Amino acid sequence: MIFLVGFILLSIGSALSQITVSVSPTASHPIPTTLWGQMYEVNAGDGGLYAELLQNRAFQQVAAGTSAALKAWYSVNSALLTVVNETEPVSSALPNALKVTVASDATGPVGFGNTGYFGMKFTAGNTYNASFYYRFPENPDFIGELNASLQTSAGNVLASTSVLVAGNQTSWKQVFVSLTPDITPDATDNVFVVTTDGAAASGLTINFAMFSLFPPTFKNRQNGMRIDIAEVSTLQAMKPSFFRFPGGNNLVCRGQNTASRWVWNTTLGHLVDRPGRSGDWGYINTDGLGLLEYLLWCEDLEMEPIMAVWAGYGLGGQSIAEDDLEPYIQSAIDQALFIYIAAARRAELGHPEPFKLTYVEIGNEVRPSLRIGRYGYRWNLYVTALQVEFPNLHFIATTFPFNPILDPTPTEYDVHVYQSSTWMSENSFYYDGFQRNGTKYFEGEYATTKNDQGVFPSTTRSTFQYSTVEAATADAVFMTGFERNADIVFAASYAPLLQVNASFFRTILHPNLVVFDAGAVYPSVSYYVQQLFGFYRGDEYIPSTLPARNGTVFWSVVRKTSVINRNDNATDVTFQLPFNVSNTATVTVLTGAKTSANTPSNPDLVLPQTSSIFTGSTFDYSAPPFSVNVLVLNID
Ligand SMILES: *C1O[C@H](CO)[C@@H](O)[C@H](O)[C@H]1NC(C)=O
Ligand SMILES: *[C@@H]1O[C@H](CO)[C@@H](O)[C@H](O)[C@H]1NC(C)=O
Ligand SMILES: *[C@@H]1O[C@H](CO)[C@@H](O)[C@H](O)[C@H]1NC(C)=O
Ligand SMILES: *[C@@H]1O[C@H](CO)[C@@H](O)[C@H](O)[C@H]1NC(C)=O
Ligand SMILES: *[C@@H]1O[C@H](CO)[C@@H](O)[C@H](O)[C@H]1NC(C)=O
Ligand SMILES: *[C@@H]1O[C@H](CO)[C@@H](O)[C@H](O)[C@H]1NC(C)=O
Ligand SMILES: *[C@@H]1O[C@H](CO)[C@@H](O)[C@H](O)[C@H]1NC(C)=O
Ligand SMILES: *[C@@H]1O[C@H](CO)[C@@H](O)[C@H](O)[C@H]1NC(C)=O
Ligand SMILES: *[C@@H]1O[C@H](CO)[C@@H](O)[C@H](O)[C@H]1NC(C)=O
Ligand SMILES: *[C@@H]1O[C@H](CO)[C@@H](O)[C@H](O)[C@H]1NC(C)=O
Repeated sequence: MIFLVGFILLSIGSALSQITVSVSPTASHPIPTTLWGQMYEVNAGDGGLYAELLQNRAFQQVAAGTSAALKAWYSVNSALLTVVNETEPVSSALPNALKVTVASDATGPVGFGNTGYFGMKFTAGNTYNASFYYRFPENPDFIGELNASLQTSAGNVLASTSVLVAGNQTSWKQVFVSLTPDITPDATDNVFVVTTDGAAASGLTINFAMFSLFPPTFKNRQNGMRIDIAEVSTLQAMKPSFFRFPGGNNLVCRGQNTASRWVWNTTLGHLVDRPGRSGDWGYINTDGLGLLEYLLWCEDLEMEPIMAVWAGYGLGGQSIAEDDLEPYIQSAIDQALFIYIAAARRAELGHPEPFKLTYVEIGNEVRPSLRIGRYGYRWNLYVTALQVEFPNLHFIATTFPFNPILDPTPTEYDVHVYQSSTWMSENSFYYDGFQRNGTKYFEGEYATTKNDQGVFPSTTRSTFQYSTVEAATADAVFMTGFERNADIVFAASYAPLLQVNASFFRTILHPNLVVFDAGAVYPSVSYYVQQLFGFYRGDEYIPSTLPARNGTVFWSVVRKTSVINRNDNATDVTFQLPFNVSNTATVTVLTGAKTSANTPSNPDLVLPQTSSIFTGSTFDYSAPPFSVNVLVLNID
């Protein structure tokens, strides 16, 4: 069955004269299947989408001997803890280990705990897989137990298990245990603890490396994603069609040296073989969520990867000279080869089949305000070399179109915009004036971030912490422009996608689409706009009376072949349809007070509500102030 979808939006709650929307009998252009997707940013993985519960699990990228190296770890019963540069590291990628010394007069359980990123949620009946490596560097005459447990912050043991260890274990040995709590504590300030009997182990030194603690994951993938962030009610429910990764700011090392860039092949394989890196937003990335995990995530959500490659420049102004780019270009070629050609390496990692790859983005967000060297020669050298190897790939330029002029002429541009609600609603027609000459556009990052006339980059001070109804309706106005121009706009993703609700992570940009903490996720009002557009995505765009460019009511009409429910409501906008429709239709309305936001303390303040309306070839609909309305009409 064919149905029609109209988006109507009142961005200002003022009184309106009657608006008449006449709908064309024929579609003007198909809507690309890639239109609505997701953009991964650097604050989304560790402690977020990536389900690992322990923070600083492998002492990656920390300076041995410092107290900072012990971040998230604490001593239990006076054990002496130090992070050391191991003489026999567990792997070449992980030089550091946790050295634990038990005092000579110790009694009772002695050891250490980890507090997680911002707490840990434990649920009765779930199995938590824990693992770690240990060794006794001094070969003591000892046989005893290591006890691994999940505990509340007050020390109530929720689950525990013990393993027998012998002091002659002088080389690294990995231990796997599973822990299943039988109660769910109310709080999330829980901990993971490892102890040994102090009296038996008095005076001993034990070294530990590469810990891990995983809850059940999305689709039960090992090393996988956090279910409540990934699942039906959040990211999956957006029905995203693409995933842009590995994150804008993972592609522009912030004032750091080139060595700290994201390097695809150091994010593969066993976790002990991943060195991690000092991230661009001021915290350490484990790289546990690496290239393969991104690709599997794409498969799990049926998203197409839009993969970016590092193009030799950083936000701090660092830039690789033209003559020195060759090895980095080779690395980009190898990255693409890995994804769909180098079967042997993929097979080794459990995925012999090639992954889908159509789009490769060269770098990230080249803005004139940033002194990041010349993009022109990078674009030329990267694209020329990649095209030889991969004639079917599309390469996306990240400069503002069309400055500077690039050679070869880009067929795709990634355009970013973080703007005020006024700017967004005035720019619904942004793409209408663009030439139709074969160049396509990817709105790879956009968000309404403030209600005044701000210009990006804006200070975060004046931007919304959580998107409001005003901001979300402005996003929707801008998005109707993508549908109308979907003949040249092939993809769009709100950014950033995820933000932890804790002071742990420095929040560089906000609002974010989904906020989360250790225990829950809080989809923003803007999230529901994305979900509505994603869920009701059309196959074809149907022209209709154009909204006023600086008006307050906007709409977009699309059609697709599918079956869905129906519904009804009343006036202000009169639709004139060139087809007969069934006499009831479904309307889903997202509305609220202009300043309302979904926050951790009031997460469900603004939710889409669905009801029925009576319809016909001509019908009236009254859209509430500040609302996004999806009308679903079945064509007879
Ligand atoms: C539209 O329907 C909603 C839900 O049934 C109702 O609350 C509202 O009053 C209706 N609006 C008008 C203008 O009738
Ligand atoms: C760690 O020790 C090794 C040799 O044992 C040395 O080469 C390396 O520089 C040390 N690393 C640090 C960060 O001190
Ligand atoms: C592990 O230690 C905790 C806390 O001391 C204790 O309650 C528990 O019984 C121990 N578990 C095992 C399996 O030894
Ligand atoms: C280590 O100690 C255990 C327990 O005493 C013993 O069974 C084992 O044979 C020893 N291993 C070696 C290599 O000596
Ligand atoms: C936990 O361990 C079990 C048993 O090895 C395994 O089947 C399961 O996939 C693991 N779960 C995760 C999330 O790694
Ligand atoms: C990654 O690739 C580079 C070549 O681009 C190579 O020198 C390096 O050894 C590789 N690293 C790993 C961990 O495979
Ligand atoms: C398309 O039009 C833009 C803007 O006029 C121009 O810069 C670009 O080079 C054109 N692309 C092609 C492929 O002609
Ligand atoms: C986290 O949520 C609490 C309410 O539960 C709120 O008071 C706090 O401001 C939030 N913090 C951030 C950074 O979002
Ligand atoms: C819309 O904006 C244009 C240019 O800014 C202005 O000339 C026009 O009067 C405005 N129209 C309305 C209805 O406000
Ligand atoms: C609507 O239905 C009527 C009665 O079946 C039919 O005569 C008319 O042609 C239809 N109109 C359209 C636009 O399909």
